[in-house]
Amino acid sequence: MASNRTLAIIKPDAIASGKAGLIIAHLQKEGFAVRAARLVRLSKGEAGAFYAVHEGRPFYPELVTFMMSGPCMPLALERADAVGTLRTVIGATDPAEAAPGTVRKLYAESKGRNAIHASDSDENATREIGFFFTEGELAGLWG
Ligand code: IDP
Ligand code: MG
Repeated sequence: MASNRTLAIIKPDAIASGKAGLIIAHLQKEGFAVRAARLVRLSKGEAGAFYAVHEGRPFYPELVTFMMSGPCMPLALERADAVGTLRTVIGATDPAEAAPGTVRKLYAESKGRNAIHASDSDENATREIGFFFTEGELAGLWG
């Protein structure tokens, strides 16, 4: 059965342009509950480690520099089929190719500065939620 949790990050471009509130409202309208949230400024080491799976790709240095360029907002989200649903709701990586009404079509600037991250598997959702939030925090906030 698909897990009910995933991680989103509202990326520095969308925080800087004041879109965080609109994006959170969009996610809530799609049935996601925000279980934990934080405003963070990633170090180079943290941004590099979070995206380690992309190390060696041509866009990796630009991605790390962008993700540490300003505050971003990780969100631990919950709903049925969380990972698959969130990928659909955010749209394609490049906003030019994203479906109408998706977060990236509405709010992203470019393929690199694309407003939001979403986990791509249940396994990565667990790892990525754990990157920002402890299980104790997640439980304690709602317990
Ligand atoms: P995803 O965020 O849709 O899962 P990935 O392929 O996992 O896309 O890439 C991670 C992030 O790296 C993207 O969201 C985007 O910010 C950046 N990125 C990916 N491909 C490119 C590219 O070709 N040019 C610039 N940035 C890219
Ligand atoms: Mg990805």
